[in-house]
Amino acid sequence: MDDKAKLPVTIAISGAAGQISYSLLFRLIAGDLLGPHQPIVLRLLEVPQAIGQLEGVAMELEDFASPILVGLSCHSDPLEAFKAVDLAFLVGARPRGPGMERGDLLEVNAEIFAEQGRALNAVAKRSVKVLVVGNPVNTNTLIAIRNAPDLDASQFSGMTRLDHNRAVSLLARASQRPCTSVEGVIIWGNHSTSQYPDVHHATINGRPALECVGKDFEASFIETVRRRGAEVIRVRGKSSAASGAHAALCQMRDWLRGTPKGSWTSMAVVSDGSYGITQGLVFSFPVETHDGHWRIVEGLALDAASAALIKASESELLQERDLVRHLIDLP
Ligand code: NAX
Repeated sequence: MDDKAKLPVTIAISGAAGQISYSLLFRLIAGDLLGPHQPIVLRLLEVPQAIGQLEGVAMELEDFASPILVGLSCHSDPLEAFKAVDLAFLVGARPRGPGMERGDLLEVNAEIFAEQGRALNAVAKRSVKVLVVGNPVNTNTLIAIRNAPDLDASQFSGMTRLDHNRAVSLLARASQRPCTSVEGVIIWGNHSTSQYPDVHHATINGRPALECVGKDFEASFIETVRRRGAEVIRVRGKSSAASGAHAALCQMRDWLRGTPKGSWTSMAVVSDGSYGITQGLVFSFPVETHDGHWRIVEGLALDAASAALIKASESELLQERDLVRHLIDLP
């Protein structure tokens, strides 16, 4: 097909005036997701208080003179922002404020993602793909799914790709090999410190990763990946932004284009009961993608220690689910 004849892809981004979006948006208009010849329309969503700042971001997007950006609008109403969108990045979320308990954080974000789930259900394209980035990401994804009953749960995923990328990079650095030589890493569970970064199926240049980096590496590997986000905040003074935006692009790109044959990535998706994880919970699994669909990789052997770590993350997610039950138990 002639490039000029391509129909634009409409992409909504919530939290568009925030720091992750400040990287993500400019990567999108550079063609880093869909290529340099695919026209895109951006719909930017923010809370009313941030609309002024968002308009400044929109001015900068215009000033790129991107050849692929063919439409741009700013919104504070999700029903407008999500109208007929093909793709949605739900980045916007409320951060933990002073004196806020974990339950309060879950509650306030649950309401945001319930409203956005309902809006996607009402107005997005029936084929929309929704990537949830905002924390607490697994439970926010679950809430969005449960509030979008006319869309399929497989149209949603939560981002654990940043954890996955961190794990890949750590193994590459430990073995002094390029990141491209690392395969088979898995992030299981919640995007929190209960996640289980699993090195047991990983290979480096085709060799078992633990043979390359030594068995003693495992404990520090798990803790480093789990605590990397907090460590970035400690050192940089702000949370991960460009690496988060890059991970969002990686996850959406793999979802759309497929993972290479024989390899997988990690995505938080709705559980079908695989590996004994409660059905319906949004859990990070190893997934293969093909033709715009994901599939949980089945049949990987788990030793007792791995199974216990996976169960511990599941229990945390079950507790999170209980705290927001009133927003997901639809009639
Ligand atoms: P910022 O605080 O810089 O930006 C968030 C933006 O969201 C703000 O501009 C805010 O006004 C907006 N917002 C809040 N409520 C909204 C609503 N109801 N509708 C639309 N917009 C709304 O945060 P940033 O650093 O960009 O991070 C965004 C989210 O990503 C946070 O929840 C953060 O914790 C989460 N992260 C998730 C990661 C993951 O791996 N899943 C990693 C990176 C990041 O920490």
